Amino acid sequence: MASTSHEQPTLANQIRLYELAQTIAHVDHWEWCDKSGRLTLSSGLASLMGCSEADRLESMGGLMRFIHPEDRGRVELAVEAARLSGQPQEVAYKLRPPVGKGVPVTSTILAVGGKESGCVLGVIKYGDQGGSSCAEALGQSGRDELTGLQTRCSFTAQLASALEASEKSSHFAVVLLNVNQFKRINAGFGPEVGDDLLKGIAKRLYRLSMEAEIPARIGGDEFAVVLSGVEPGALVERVEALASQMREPFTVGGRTVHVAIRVGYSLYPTHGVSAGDLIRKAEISLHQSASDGGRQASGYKPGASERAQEQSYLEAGLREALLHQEIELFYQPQVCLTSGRIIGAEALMRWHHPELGLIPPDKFIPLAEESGLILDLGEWALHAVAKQAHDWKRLSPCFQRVAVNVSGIQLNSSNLLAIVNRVLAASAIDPTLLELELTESVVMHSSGKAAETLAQLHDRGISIAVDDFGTGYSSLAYLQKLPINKLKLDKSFIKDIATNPDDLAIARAIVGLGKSLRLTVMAEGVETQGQRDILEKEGCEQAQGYLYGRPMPAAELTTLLAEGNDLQAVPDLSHLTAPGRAK
Ligand code: G
Ligand code: G
Ligand code: MN
Repeated sequence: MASTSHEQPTLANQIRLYELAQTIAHVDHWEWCDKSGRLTLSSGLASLMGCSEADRLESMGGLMRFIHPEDRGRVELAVEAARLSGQPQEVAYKLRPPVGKGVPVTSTILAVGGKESGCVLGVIKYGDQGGSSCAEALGQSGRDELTGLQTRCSFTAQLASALEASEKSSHFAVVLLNVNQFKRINAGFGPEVGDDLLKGIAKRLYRLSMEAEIPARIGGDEFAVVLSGVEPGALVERVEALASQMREPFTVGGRTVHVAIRVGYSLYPTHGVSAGDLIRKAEISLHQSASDGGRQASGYKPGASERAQEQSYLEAGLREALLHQEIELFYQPQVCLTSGRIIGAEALMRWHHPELGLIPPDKFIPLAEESGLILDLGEWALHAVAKQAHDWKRLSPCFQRVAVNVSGIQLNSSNLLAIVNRVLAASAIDPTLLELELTESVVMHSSGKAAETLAQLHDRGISIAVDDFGTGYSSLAYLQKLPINKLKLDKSFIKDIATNPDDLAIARAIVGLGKSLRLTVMAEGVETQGQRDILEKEGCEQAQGYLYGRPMPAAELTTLLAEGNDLQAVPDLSHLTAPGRAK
């Protein structure tokens, strides 16, 4: 590491360490649930402790195994206090990894999921008082498991040391590489192919650089390397050369694949002098290169596009959002078209951003997909939805299920089935109360393995709905073979159904298709009584849309269900009844 712990901290040194810590922003967590007897560790913490991410343990004592004996009493007290008061508790203690010395951490402990759940979350920050870096805390190697390259934190730390040790006249380029549309590759071909591609990229990057250039994998599909030189012009040429070599096709699973790799970079000392600043600026230039079509390596441009900055800002916040309970599920009622009864609800995420207010999912779900955070968000949503479904079923017997949107990344993540099983076990609900919505394109492009996962979920009794149906290109032969229960007719066909004969024809065809394949058809985006009447005439069974209710907080839907669950009378009686609660 750059400085020894005996050194007197100078202001410059402290600022540098502070920046380093911020860049690394390394936060881990554990979660303990009394009810399920399950201890979950974040992946970083699990690797530090040398155990799997989800260890099943009999008692709270299991958690204590990871904590230094001297500190156990204090942690136990903090857990109790968090539960009783509902207030987050700060506590400093030492983790006890199986090898090496204790790792000092400070931790915020909070009770989550209400009193009954008995769940507590410990958010961990490393080395606040000891000054150990995350690389040290995470083990000696600082190597990424999949590729053998340096990890993000060891990259940051080594870059900082390199800058500190460098001559006044040196120039460096911090180069970041990102696989365009990696999530599509992962979703389309499965995670094994994705992994192979990442390994191929790592190998090439390693071959093209020297160890001192710190080739690293700093994110799911993001790589970094530091080039050095004596003259900025020559350095930029080296970046260009590296970029063009990285864009040569790869061989993955015996096939030749062309992958678009975006390249962004920042220059030392032109764009910044600290590791954190240089990485951040290279990151911004990477986002800029995406909007240029990614054909050229792009250097950091001062006054970077607002959008790119906003995206990085949002993405950083999203990591914390779940821990700070900023994500909420809204629920939109779904009704039986003829009776107007609420028979279900679709869960839709909202993010209460501490500074920006309410952020809709189309702004943050794509970011969550790119960063892989969708897996955590998705799992959390499944747990919340299961609990909600249980409560609403008890409240209203004709209530059938709660639907939750599932991203292609989740479907292809190889553990969706395990997660759903865990959710079912923890909530003890009837699996038929749960519906998973996948968009048409995800379902149609699913790999054999993903289709198998769907079949297993379906066999468990979970309902599978195809979202935005009609917007993709479904193979009918394939559709017939898939384990699905429902087609959700996309709202684009409903909007002008009364005036556009093409839209009506498509709606009619899809309702017919549903009948012959014995699938329920639900119309989305129903806003007017006119649209509703046409859909009923066409034989569409179910509907969702502003006519019946906007996405609303769970408590509001609970009130609707408790009030008698009848959103709308049959059409020819509607003028006789008081205006519905439809809005
Ligand atoms: O609620 P509405 O505006 O804004 O939703 C926008 C999009 O975000 C929809 O396409 C919906 O499928 C998606 N979305 C909302 N909540 C979730 C969620 O929990 N998981 C996933 N994967 N997508 C969601
Ligand atoms: O893509 P998905 O079907 O998961 O997302 C549903 C989206 O449709 C959400 O953004 C939700 O807010 C929106 N939505 C729901 N009902 C209506 C409606 O009646 N009209 C319009 N325009 N949008 C709707
Ligand atoms: Mn949906």
